[in-house]
Amino acid sequence: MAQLIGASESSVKRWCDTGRIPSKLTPGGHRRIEVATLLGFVKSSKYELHQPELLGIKNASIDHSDAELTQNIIFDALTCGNLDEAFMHTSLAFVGGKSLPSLLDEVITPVFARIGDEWECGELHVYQERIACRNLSQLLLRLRDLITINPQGPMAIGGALSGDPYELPSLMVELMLLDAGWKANFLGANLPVQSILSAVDNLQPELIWLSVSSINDPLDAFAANMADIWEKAHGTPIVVGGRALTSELRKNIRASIFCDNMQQMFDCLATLNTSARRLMIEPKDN
Ligand code: B12
Repeated sequence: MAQLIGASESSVKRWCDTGRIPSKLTPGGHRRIEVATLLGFVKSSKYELHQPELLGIKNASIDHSDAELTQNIIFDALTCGNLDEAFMHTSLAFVGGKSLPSLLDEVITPVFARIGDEWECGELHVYQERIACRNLSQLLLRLRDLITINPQGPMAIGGALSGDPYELPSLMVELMLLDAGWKANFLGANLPVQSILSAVDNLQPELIWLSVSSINDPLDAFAANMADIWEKAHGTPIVVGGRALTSELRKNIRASIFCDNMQQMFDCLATLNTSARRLMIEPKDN
């Protein structure tokens, strides 16, 4: 770690011993630091990764601000089932300064658009798409180790309605909200509307999101479900996004905000009149 970030070995040992860097002592008495812990430390400190090649992954030194190059590497890693490599490159882009919304919208989402296109043309097997999806879910969970979670944050809940099996967009929303200080809870995809209504009653969220990637019901039935959620929310903001949200549908459903991507939702968060908004505008040390 000392070589990676250009600090002295004694400083790294001291940070371990004082708990600034979580570590475990091995039976041989060495301090063991998880890679995600190391990357999280770099993200939240003034340190930079000086020798990323020491992380032991292929192409560690590429320019991660180059979205296309990073996409190609993550595409190969995800479709081959190489979760560690996909995680490292995503983390290097994040630690290197890419914001989470832009990482999700401009790097990860285009990787999945390419997976869909190559599947459609028969260039990619269905099993490769399945492996990539499973690995991305795990990767998004692992990225939580790089962000600071606020256990007191205001509650946000969300998911996708019955007939919509798409989980990845909501996993992204959940991660982005956690990073923005919310206690976000992805309830699941394919959720009966009744279940969402119960979650609103039980969890009393300050924000609700719905991802709409696929609609099985007739549009008026879908709109009726959305109206039920709107009524139950009783003024709690509802953010809706997703590929199935045509302009025609937007005219017919009730929601507070429609978003096309993670960046738009992130930008909206600051305008919400909730305790999270106060969190975002108050100085950090208050
Ligand atoms: C993975 C995948 C699946 C998986 C999903 C697994 C899972 N656990 O999530 C499964 C296997 C279920 C699946 C099934 C099918 N799929 Co599919 N699938 C995909 C794929 C490759 C990726 C989807 C994805 O998650 N992308 C990542 C997300 C994050 O990207 P996104 O949806 O664009 O989301 C962005 C925005 O829309 C927005 N957003 C989305 N939701 C929300 C919510 C909020 C609140 C906000 C703020 C923003 C937001 O932000 C995101 C980031 O910018 C796409 C290809 C593609 N272009 O994406 C095909 C794709 C969508 N599938 C397709 C097809 C054809 C199917 C099937 C019909 C295949 C079949 N014959 O069975 C079924 C239909 C299932 C159904 N009931 O609808 C086609 C759709 C074609 C069309 N014109 O409708 C696509 C485009 C592939 C292709 N090129 O042909 N699929």
